[in-house]
Amino acid sequence: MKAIFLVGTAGSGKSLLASKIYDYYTRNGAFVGMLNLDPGVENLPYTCDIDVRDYVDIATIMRQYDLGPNGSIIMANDLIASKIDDLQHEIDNVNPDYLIIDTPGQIELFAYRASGPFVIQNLNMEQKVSVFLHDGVLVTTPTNFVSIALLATSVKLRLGTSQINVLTKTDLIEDKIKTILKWSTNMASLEDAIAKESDGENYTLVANLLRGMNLGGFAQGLIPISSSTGEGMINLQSSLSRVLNLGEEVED
Ligand SMILES: Nc1nc2c(ncn2[C@@H]2O[C@H](COP(=O)(O)OP(=O)(O)OP(=O)(O)O)[C@@H](O)[C@H]2O)c(=O)[nH]1
Ligand SMILES: [Mg+2]
Repeated sequence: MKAIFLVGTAGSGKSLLASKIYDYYTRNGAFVGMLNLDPGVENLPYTCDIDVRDYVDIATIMRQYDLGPNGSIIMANDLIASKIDDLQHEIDNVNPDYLIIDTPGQIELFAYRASGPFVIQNLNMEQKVSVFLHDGVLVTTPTNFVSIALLATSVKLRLGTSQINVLTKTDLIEDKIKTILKWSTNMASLEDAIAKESDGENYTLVANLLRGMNLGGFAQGLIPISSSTGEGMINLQSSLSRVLNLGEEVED
């Protein structure tokens, strides 16, 4: 069993992409399981096989511990780790080829508190990969692009998995895609764009950070995708195959 974790900022398109990856693999004959790890979500665009909401309920936590909405969301995220044996048991019962894992919208709670990394590291899987979603509508300015790239790098550090970086919602940013993809592979073009946008102090900071990230291998580009039109799904699938199956494509 191979696990694909979808991570990214709130509203970046994780849940919708989870449903599209499900469709893609299923059409190609693979058996796919869906795990929802977001205790706060109300509606999902797919049917869960395993759902953390069966174990952690935000309304009950609010009542039981007399917490407000933020406190109960933090507590709910923290409690996920304590349910790992139940989750693993259900996952093993379903036993899919691929398990797609939709993570909570509050990425700072999932990635930076103990629970998210614990779950990722302790689920028993043959292979694990995370897909970080760079929200297309957020990364249209150089400064925002760098901010999200730094977040992606920091999340990779926290989660300790291989990471595939995708640019989402390309159907909404058609006139910007070329520029954003250039920033993602050509650090000099990004440095130039930052120089035009920011003051000297910020430029020096960003230029040095970018050089470090470049050395660390960030400049491998983003895979542009749209969950609305299906554009780029083949490229994402190839990239997932390279990481998970050592290059072997899913059988037709
Ligand atoms: N046009 C367009 N809209 C998209 C795309 N992907 C997601 N959306 C929309 O963006 C909104 C957020 O998508 P979700 O899939 O719920 O994002 P999420 O990251 O799961 O959100 P949270 O779990 O709340 O953090 C929804 O209204 C989606 O329909 C896309 O590729 N194109
Ligand atoms: Mg979601």
